[in-house]
Amino acid sequence: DSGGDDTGGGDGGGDLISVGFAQVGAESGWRTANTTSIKDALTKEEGFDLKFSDAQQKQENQIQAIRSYIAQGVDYIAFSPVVESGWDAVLEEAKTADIPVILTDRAVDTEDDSLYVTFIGSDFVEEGRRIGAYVSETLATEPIKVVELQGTTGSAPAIDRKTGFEEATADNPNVEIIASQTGNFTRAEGKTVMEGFLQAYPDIDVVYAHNDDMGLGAIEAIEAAGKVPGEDIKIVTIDGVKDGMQALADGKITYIVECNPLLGPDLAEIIKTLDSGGTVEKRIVTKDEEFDQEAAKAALPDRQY
Ligand code: GYE
Repeated sequence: DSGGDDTGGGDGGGDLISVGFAQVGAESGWRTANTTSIKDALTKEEGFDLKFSDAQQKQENQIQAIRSYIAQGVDYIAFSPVVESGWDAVLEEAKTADIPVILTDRAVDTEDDSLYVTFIGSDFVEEGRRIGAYVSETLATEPIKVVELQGTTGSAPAIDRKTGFEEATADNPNVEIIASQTGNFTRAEGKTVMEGFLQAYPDIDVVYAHNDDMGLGAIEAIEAAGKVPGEDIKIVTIDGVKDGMQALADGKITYIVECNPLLGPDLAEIIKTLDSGGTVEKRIVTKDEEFDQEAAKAALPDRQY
């Protein structure tokens, strides 16, 4: 059911697997890389008819997109839920329509795990723990004041990265989190929130940003305030997109825990497995690395995103 413009594959449009993908938005470099990875993997040549929507970080838009995929009778629905809660009703509708749902990147909070087939993505609590461990062991040999730029309120990565960081720093009395506010995973809001922090707290030592983009926004705010990022105030982030890795190589960011956005090939494989009657694990955790300045310099030339 691919419509009239089937140009590739030689299989004939009727054999394509139709997939509705409801993306969060285009809030960050991570998200852009994730979207590209999905579009590059779920091509006609590979046997897919991909319908893609961008929810502009609004849950109601995502629900609407999923409902329209159900109405179109797609073969599979995949989505990255903007927030964790509030999905049961629409996922019930997909289940009633016999359309398997695959969660990519972010989790939903539901009692009923029969509402999705599998969840593929990083372990965000672990990412927060790894950043927390670095801060605790390397930056907090003396008392430090930390401000936290949180991701989108209610989203799995914001909740989990906060939890993991707090867990890993809990037993070090030198680590004091003095303020924590959402910057919605964007550079612009990261900058604005950091401007407020700088005005309210003259003695910030470390910024923990839940993603690179907010950390990059914080760099702008810190520089505008006449301070030197990486020296006066250290910044640690999660993601490892090119701009973040460049700032790390330049010494403006101090440490990055990676979150791999290249989920497209795995998603394609999962769908093909399911489509040929196979089964997949309920939870597929992707691997993440971590980088200091030297590691970032070494990795940058071959970085794909
Ligand atoms: O870290 C952030 C993006 O859900 C893991 O969303 C993803 C996060 C990523 O906006 O940059």
